[in-house]
Amino acid sequence: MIQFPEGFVWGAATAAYQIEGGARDGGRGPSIWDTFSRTPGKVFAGHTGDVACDHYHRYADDVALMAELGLRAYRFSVSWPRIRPDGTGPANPAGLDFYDRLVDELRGRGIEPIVTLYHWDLPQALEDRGGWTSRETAEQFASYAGAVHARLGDRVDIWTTLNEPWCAAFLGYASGIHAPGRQDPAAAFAAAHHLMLGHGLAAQALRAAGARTIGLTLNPDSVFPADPDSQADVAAARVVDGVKNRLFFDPVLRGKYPADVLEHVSRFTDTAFLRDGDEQVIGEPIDLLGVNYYAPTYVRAQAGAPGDPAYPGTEDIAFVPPTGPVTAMGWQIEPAGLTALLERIGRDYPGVPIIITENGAAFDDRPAPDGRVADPERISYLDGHLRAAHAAIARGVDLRGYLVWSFLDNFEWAEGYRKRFGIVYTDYDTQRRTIKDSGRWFREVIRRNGLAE
Ligand code: IFM
Repeated sequence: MIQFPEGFVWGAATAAYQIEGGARDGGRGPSIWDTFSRTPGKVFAGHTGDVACDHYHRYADDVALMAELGLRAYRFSVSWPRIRPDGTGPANPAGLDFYDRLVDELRGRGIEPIVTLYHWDLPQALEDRGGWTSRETAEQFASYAGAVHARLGDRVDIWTTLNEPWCAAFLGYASGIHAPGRQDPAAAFAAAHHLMLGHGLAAQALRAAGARTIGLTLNPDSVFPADPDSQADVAAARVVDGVKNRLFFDPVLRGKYPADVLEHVSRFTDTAFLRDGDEQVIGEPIDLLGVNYYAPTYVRAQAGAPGDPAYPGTEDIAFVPPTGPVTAMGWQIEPAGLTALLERIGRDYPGVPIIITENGAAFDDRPAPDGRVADPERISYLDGHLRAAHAAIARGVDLRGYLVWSFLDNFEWAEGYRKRFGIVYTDYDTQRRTIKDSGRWFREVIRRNGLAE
């Protein structure tokens, strides 16, 4: 047996806009994803999160399904526009009521709720005032965090402020493939800073209110030079590592932006958004670091390469296309990248326990005529990554848990519903759920707290 430590947290994750639906129920206001998904050409086939998995109405059955899967923890996000339909002002009681019921249902089934406060669904009203490029959004985020904690804090112990701020900043404001769809590198760097400031201010507010475990979820890249013996490739990897990883890790876990990254940022903006004392706020100690990992990144120095607009300043760097097996997203399957990433975090940013808040894979699942959903590729992906996580633990990394992405198939952002990540299959016509083979396999992993050798 490959045995995980006692008390290892096993669970699954989702996010509000991706599963809830009920877009106009309970006084919910519009978010940037409502606007973006209605903008022609932005989301596959014009899909929106209006109905999604209808979890807003089916949450009790969904929690029963989680219990059937043996999940010990469930990570979900709170929809800011449900709580504050206009982004600011008094909390909307009906919005809080929904999460109140959800948390009670989870607790009633012995499932630990892990709350994420921001998983990309910014109230549209705040975007209209500048969104994350504006300092006000960071301040409003902390205030909203306090309102959610005031209602759920007596039953929720684990709080994560943001999910993947890199995506919110750089896919949202630089490449524009996510909401709000802006394409302005200077705006993206301002957004990244205000997201991190929002994290720090929210962490302070949660701490002051008595929250027990406060964390942040990042999606760092395991960045490798295509040729480790090439100085130029190593330098290219360092640039990408700066924008994707150190821009976030360093202020949170070392209390300071790295000098080389600030210099890189200054190619695009005068960084007037960075004020005295901000780094101290962002560096507010956290209790848990959430890591989302899917695939490694390989880069090579290449004169004339256009770079990737989601990583501003990567001209003359080529992002090497995947080699070997890929998922339905076209993402390279390389579990060793997870071990390397976890070891790197443990080495460069010691002292903070880590939880894998997302790991999983999309495949083109189809139910057989008897209704069974066989997904051997997903089982193999999860098995490989769990072994990789275990290898990191064996090498001394303080890894406390693993949450699969995702509990059920859902709205995969710009890809709409065509990419399926769930260990539970969603039939979007009937809203019927079917546990996939991977779900049954995962239940066994949880039961044994490990994998067969
Ligand atoms: O679906 C997303 C999730 O919202 C954030 N992390 C990556 C997942 C797969 O793309």
